[in-house]
Amino acid sequence: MELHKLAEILDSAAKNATATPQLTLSHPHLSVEDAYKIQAISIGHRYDRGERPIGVKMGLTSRAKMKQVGVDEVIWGRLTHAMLLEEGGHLNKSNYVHPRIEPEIAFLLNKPLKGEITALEALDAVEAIAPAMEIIDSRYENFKFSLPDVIADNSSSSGLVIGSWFSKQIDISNIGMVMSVDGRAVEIGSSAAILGNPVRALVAAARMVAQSGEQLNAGDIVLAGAATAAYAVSVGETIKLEVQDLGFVSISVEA
Ligand code: OOG
Ligand code: MG
Repeated sequence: MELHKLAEILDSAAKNATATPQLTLSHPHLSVEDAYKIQAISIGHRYDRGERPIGVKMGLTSRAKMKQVGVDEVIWGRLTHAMLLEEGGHLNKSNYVHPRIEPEIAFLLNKPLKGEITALEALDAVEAIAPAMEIIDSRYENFKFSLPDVIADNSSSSGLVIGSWFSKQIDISNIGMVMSVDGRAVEIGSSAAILGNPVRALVAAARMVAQSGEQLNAGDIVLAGAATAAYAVSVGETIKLEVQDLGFVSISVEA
Protein backbone atom coordinates (compact mmCIF):
# COMPACT_ATOMS: atom_id res chain seq x y z
CA MET A 1 0.00 0.00 0.00
CA GLU A 2 1.19 3.50 -0.89
CA LEU A 3 1.06 4.98 2.64
CA HIS A 4 3.22 2.12 3.87
CA LYS A 5 5.74 2.76 1.12
CA LEU A 6 5.99 6.46 2.02
CA ALA A 7 6.28 5.61 5.73
CA GLU A 8 9.16 3.29 4.92
CA ILE A 9 10.99 6.01 2.98
CA LEU A 10 10.81 8.35 6.00
CA ASP A 11 11.71 5.62 8.48
CA SER A 12 14.84 4.73 6.46
CA ALA A 13 15.81 8.39 6.05
CA ALA A 14 15.63 8.86 9.84
CA LYS A 15 17.42 5.59 10.59
CA ASN A 16 20.25 6.29 8.13
CA ALA A 17 20.41 10.07 8.70
CA THR A 18 20.07 10.78 5.00
CA ALA A 19 17.90 13.48 3.44
CA THR A 20 15.02 12.51 1.16
CA PRO A 21 12.90 14.56 -1.29
CA GLN A 22 9.65 16.04 0.02
CA LEU A 23 6.79 13.55 -0.36
CA THR A 24 4.54 16.24 -1.83
CA LEU A 25 6.86 16.65 -4.83
CA SER A 26 5.70 13.23 -6.06
CA HIS A 27 2.36 13.27 -4.16
CA PRO A 28 1.08 16.85 -4.42
CA HIS A 29 -2.38 15.92 -3.10
CA LEU A 30 -1.20 14.21 0.08
CA SER A 31 -3.77 15.09 2.78
CA VAL A 32 -3.08 16.00 6.39
CA GLU A 33 -5.10 12.97 7.43
CA ASP A 34 -2.98 10.60 5.33
CA ALA A 35 0.17 12.36 6.55
CA TYR A 36 -0.73 11.49 10.16
CA LYS A 37 -1.34 7.90 9.02
CA ILE A 38 2.14 7.81 7.43
CA GLN A 39 3.60 9.18 10.68
CA ALA A 40 1.85 6.46 12.71
CA ILE A 41 3.04 3.69 10.37
CA SER A 42 6.58 5.06 10.22
CA ILE A 43 6.92 5.34 14.02
CA GLY A 44 5.33 1.89 14.24
CA HIS A 45 8.47 0.56 12.54
CA ARG A 46 10.51 2.00 15.42
CA TYR A 47 8.23 0.33 17.97
CA ASP A 48 8.79 -2.94 16.06
CA ARG A 49 12.55 -2.39 16.57
CA GLY A 50 12.04 -2.04 20.34
CA GLU A 51 11.55 1.70 20.82
CA ARG A 52 8.88 2.59 23.40
CA PRO A 53 6.48 5.56 23.28
CA ILE A 54 7.14 8.21 25.96
CA GLY A 55 4.75 10.97 24.90
CA VAL A 56 4.21 13.56 22.20
CA LYS A 57 5.68 16.81 20.91
CA MET A 58 3.64 19.76 19.77
CA GLY A 59 5.12 21.88 17.00
CA LEU A 60 4.60 25.27 15.38
CA THR A 61 2.86 26.60 18.49
CA SER A 62 4.65 29.97 18.26
CA ARG A 63 4.67 32.59 15.50
CA ALA A 64 8.47 32.58 15.46
CA LYS A 65 8.49 28.88 14.55
CA MET A 66 5.70 29.18 11.98
CA LYS A 67 7.60 31.99 10.31
CA GLN A 68 10.91 30.11 10.32
CA VAL A 69 9.55 27.14 8.39
CA GLY A 70 6.72 28.80 6.44
CA VAL A 71 3.98 26.52 7.77
CA ASP A 72 1.30 28.06 9.97
CA GLU A 73 -0.63 25.18 11.51
CA VAL A 74 -0.04 23.52 14.87
CA ILE A 75 1.24 19.96 14.41
CA TRP A 76 2.20 17.02 16.63
CA GLY A 77 4.55 14.07 16.60
CA ARG A 78 5.48 11.03 18.63
CA LEU A 79 8.36 10.76 21.12
CA THR A 80 10.14 7.44 21.81
CA HIS A 81 12.57 6.53 24.56
CA ALA A 82 15.43 6.32 22.04
CA MET A 83 15.07 10.07 21.38
CA LEU A 84 15.72 10.97 25.02
CA LEU A 85 19.20 12.43 25.56
CA GLU A 86 20.90 12.83 28.91
CA GLU A 87 20.79 16.28 30.52
CA GLY A 88 24.33 17.70 30.41
CA GLY A 89 25.31 14.95 27.99
CA HIS A 90 25.97 15.10 24.27
CA LEU A 91 24.32 14.55 20.96
CA ASN A 92 26.21 12.92 18.11
CA LYS A 93 25.74 15.13 15.09
CA SER A 94 26.44 12.21 12.74
CA ASN A 95 23.17 10.59 13.87
CA TYR A 96 21.23 13.44 12.26
CA VAL A 97 20.87 15.04 8.83
CA HIS A 98 20.89 18.75 9.80
CA PRO A 99 19.88 19.06 13.45
CA ARG A 100 18.44 22.18 15.02
CA ILE A 101 17.64 22.77 18.68
CA GLU A 102 14.69 24.56 20.27
CA PRO A 103 13.80 26.06 23.65
CA GLU A 104 10.74 24.31 25.06
CA ILE A 105 8.78 23.43 28.19
CA ALA A 106 7.86 19.82 29.03
CA PHE A 107 4.82 18.55 30.92
CA LEU A 108 4.73 15.20 32.73
CA LEU A 109 1.21 13.76 33.04
CA ASN A 110 -0.26 11.74 35.89
CA LYS A 111 -3.68 11.17 34.30
CA PRO A 112 -4.90 10.42 30.78
CA LEU A 113 -6.17 13.30 28.63
CA LYS A 114 -8.32 12.96 25.55
CA GLY A 115 -10.42 15.16 23.28
CA GLU A 116 -11.87 18.58 24.02
CA ILE A 117 -10.67 19.71 27.45
CA THR A 118 -10.25 23.02 29.27
CA ALA A 119 -6.92 24.47 30.40
CA LEU A 120 -7.98 23.70 33.98
CA GLU A 121 -8.55 20.03 33.13
CA ALA A 122 -5.20 19.92 31.33
CA LEU A 123 -3.37 21.37 34.33
CA ASP A 124 -5.17 18.94 36.64
CA ALA A 125 -3.47 16.05 34.76
CA VAL A 126 0.02 17.57 35.10
CA GLU A 127 2.41 15.98 37.59
CA ALA A 128 5.35 18.32 36.95
CA ILE A 129 6.92 20.77 34.50
CA ALA A 130 10.51 21.09 33.28
CA PRO A 131 12.70 23.15 30.97
CA ALA A 132 13.45 21.16 27.82
CA MET A 133 15.15 21.40 24.45
CA GLU A 134 13.96 19.53 21.42
CA ILE A 135 16.32 18.40 18.68
CA ILE A 136 14.48 18.61 15.38
CA ASP A 137 15.87 17.16 12.20
CA SER A 138 13.78 17.30 9.08
CA ARG A 139 14.40 14.23 6.97
CA TYR A 140 13.73 16.41 3.91
CA GLU A 141 16.41 17.97 1.74
CA ASN A 142 17.32 21.54 2.76
CA PHE A 143 14.96 21.37 5.79
CA LYS A 144 12.14 22.34 3.39
CA PHE A 145 8.61 20.99 3.63
CA SER A 146 4.88 21.68 3.40
CA LEU A 147 2.34 20.89 6.12
CA PRO A 148 1.62 17.26 5.07
CA ASP A 149 5.36 16.63 4.52
CA VAL A 150 6.38 17.65 8.03
CA ILE A 151 3.50 15.78 9.68
CA ALA A 152 4.42 12.55 7.84
CA ASP A 153 8.02 13.10 9.01
CA ASN A 154 6.94 12.91 12.68
CA SER A 155 6.91 16.71 12.81
CA SER A 156 10.74 16.70 12.52
CA SER A 157 11.14 15.24 16.01
CA SER A 158 14.41 13.46 16.61
CA GLY A 159 15.52 14.10 20.16
CA LEU A 160 14.80 15.78 23.47
CA VAL A 161 16.65 16.69 26.62
CA ILE A 162 14.81 17.50 29.82
CA GLY A 163 15.95 19.41 32.92
CA SER A 164 14.77 18.93 36.51
CA TRP A 165 11.07 18.55 37.16
CA PHE A 166 9.39 21.38 39.05
CA SER A 167 6.03 21.82 40.78
CA LYS A 168 3.12 22.69 38.54
CA GLN A 169 2.27 25.47 41.04
CA ILE A 170 4.85 27.61 39.24
CA ASP A 171 3.12 30.06 36.90
CA ILE A 172 4.58 29.29 33.46
CA SER A 173 2.28 31.56 31.46
CA ASN A 174 4.90 34.25 30.85
CA ILE A 175 8.41 33.28 31.94
CA GLY A 176 11.71 34.22 30.30
CA MET A 177 13.56 31.70 28.16
CA VAL A 178 17.16 32.26 27.03
CA MET A 179 19.00 29.74 24.85
CA SER A 180 22.74 30.26 24.62
CA VAL A 181 25.60 28.71 22.69
CA ASP A 182 28.92 28.60 24.55
CA GLY A 183 27.64 31.37 26.80
CA ARG A 184 26.39 33.63 24.01
CA ALA A 185 22.60 34.15 23.94
CA VAL A 186 21.21 33.15 20.52
CA GLU A 187 17.46 33.02 21.15
CA ILE A 188 15.58 35.03 23.77
CA GLY A 189 11.86 34.72 24.34
CA SER A 190 8.99 34.11 26.68
CA SER A 191 6.80 31.09 27.32
CA ALA A 192 3.87 33.35 26.41
CA ALA A 193 5.00 33.02 22.78
CA ILE A 194 3.72 29.41 22.97
CA LEU A 195 0.03 29.88 22.09
CA GLY A 196 -0.19 32.68 24.66
CA ASN A 197 0.39 30.11 27.44
CA PRO A 198 2.12 26.71 27.12
CA VAL A 199 -0.83 25.01 28.85
CA ARG A 200 -2.77 25.66 25.64
CA ALA A 201 -0.30 23.37 23.85
CA LEU A 202 -1.37 20.60 26.22
CA VAL A 203 -5.04 21.34 25.47
CA ALA A 204 -4.22 21.17 21.74
CA ALA A 205 -2.29 17.92 22.24
CA ALA A 206 -5.28 16.23 23.90
CA ARG A 207 -7.56 17.32 21.07
CA MET A 208 -5.24 16.53 18.15
CA VAL A 209 -4.06 13.16 19.45
CA ALA A 210 -7.72 12.17 19.91
CA GLN A 211 -8.34 13.04 16.25
CA SER A 212 -5.98 10.17 15.41
CA GLY A 213 -7.97 7.88 17.73
CA GLU A 214 -5.35 7.95 20.47
CA GLN A 215 -4.94 9.60 23.86
CA LEU A 216 -2.35 11.03 26.20
CA ASN A 217 -1.54 8.65 29.05
CA ALA A 218 -0.34 8.99 32.64
CA GLY A 219 3.47 9.04 32.53
CA ASP A 220 3.57 10.72 29.13
CA ILE A 221 5.83 13.68 28.42
CA VAL A 222 4.31 16.46 26.30
CA LEU A 223 6.59 19.06 24.69
CA ALA A 224 4.75 22.37 24.27
CA GLY A 225 6.65 23.54 21.17
CA ALA A 226 9.43 26.08 20.77
CA ALA A 227 9.04 29.63 22.06
CA THR A 228 11.53 30.99 19.48
CA ALA A 229 13.07 29.99 16.17
CA ALA A 230 15.30 26.90 16.22
CA TYR A 231 19.11 27.07 16.16
CA ALA A 232 21.20 24.94 13.75
CA VAL A 233 23.89 23.25 15.87
CA SER A 234 27.57 22.71 15.03
CA VAL A 235 30.10 20.23 16.39
CA GLY A 236 31.87 21.49 19.51
CA GLU A 237 29.07 23.75 20.73
CA THR A 238 27.40 23.55 24.13
CA ILE A 239 23.77 24.67 24.07
CA LYS A 240 22.08 25.76 27.28
CA LEU A 241 18.52 26.83 27.91
CA GLU A 242 17.72 28.82 31.03
CA VAL A 243 14.08 29.22 31.94
CA GLN A 244 12.96 31.68 34.59
CA ASP A 245 11.91 29.79 37.78
CA LEU A 246 12.66 26.40 36.13
CA GLY A 247 16.46 26.21 36.12
CA PHE A 248 18.29 25.09 33.02
CA VAL A 249 19.02 22.24 30.63
CA SER A 250 22.11 21.76 28.46
CA ILE A 251 23.71 19.53 25.86
CA SER A 252 26.97 19.44 23.91
CA VAL A 253 27.34 18.60 20.24
CA GLU A 254 29.87 15.97 19.21
CA ALA A 255 30.91 14.74 15.78
C1 OOG B 1 8.76 21.41 12.62
C2 OOG B 1 8.68 21.09 14.10
C3 OOG B 1 8.47 22.34 14.91
C4 OOG B 1 8.34 23.28 17.27
O1 OOG B 1 8.68 23.19 18.46
O2 OOG B 1 7.73 24.27 16.84
C5 OOG B 1 8.67 22.16 16.37
C6 OOG B 1 10.08 22.00 12.21
O3 OOG B 1 10.34 23.17 12.47
O4 OOG B 1 10.89 21.28 11.59
O5 OOG B 1 9.15 21.16 16.85
MG1 MG C 1 9.80 21.49 18.91
